[in-house]
Amino acid sequence: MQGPTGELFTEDVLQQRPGREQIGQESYVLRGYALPWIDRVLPQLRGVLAQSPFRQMVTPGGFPLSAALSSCGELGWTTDSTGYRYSPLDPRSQQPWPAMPDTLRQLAVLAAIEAGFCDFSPDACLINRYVPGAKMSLHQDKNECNYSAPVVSVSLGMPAIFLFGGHARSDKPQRISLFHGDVVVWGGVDRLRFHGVMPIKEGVHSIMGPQRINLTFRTAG
Ligand code: MD3
Ligand code: FE
Repeated sequence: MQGPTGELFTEDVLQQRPGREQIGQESYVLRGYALPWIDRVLPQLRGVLAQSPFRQMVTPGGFPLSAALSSCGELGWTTDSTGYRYSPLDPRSQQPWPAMPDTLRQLAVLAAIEAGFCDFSPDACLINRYVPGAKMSLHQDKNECNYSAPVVSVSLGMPAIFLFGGHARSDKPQRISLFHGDVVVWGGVDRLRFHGVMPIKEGVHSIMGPQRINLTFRTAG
């Protein structure tokens, strides 16, 4: 298409993708990307949580995580006094984690494509629940076998300030506000950057109530 001065601008518009914010060399926030999916996502999430409810987990150092956790998919992330790991069994029930519902998988795969990762095949979906005051300290995600796969996260409920650091713990993190329905994709050179979540503020979300739920899709095995 020709602009008023005759320039070709269609490709620029497509490249910039309204609602797609680049936050790192290979990382993007897709604002509101999950909103059209919410009515299908929430019932699936409810089904998963009926089978594997949120629970408080303890770090190997003996400290409880302030976010409560669950998982679905072939592998779930767990921590206890013996260490951090991915496991095919929910330690609470000693049964396999609930299957990853199709809609959740499709949402993650399509979001990854939007960010340029065209062969994402997640086998793990970690579900973090933050109530007001809960946070996640700066850390790296190093328990996965394949760092070439991206990580896709879906934010639901109360807003959060995401901390996006560098490759050293001491690098000053960027602060990125994440809202209900935002999806973030991290990959490539950004995959091992330090990151965390500031304490969630008091409040109530109109759909989710007084909590933030974050879904994190990964290829862990
Ligand atoms: C950035 N969860 O579960 S999104 C985690 O909002 C975790 O619940 C946060 O950090 C949350 O480990 C942040 C997920 C995330 C995962 C991996 C990343 C963000 C990342 C790897 C590199 C950079
Ligand atoms: Fe993390």
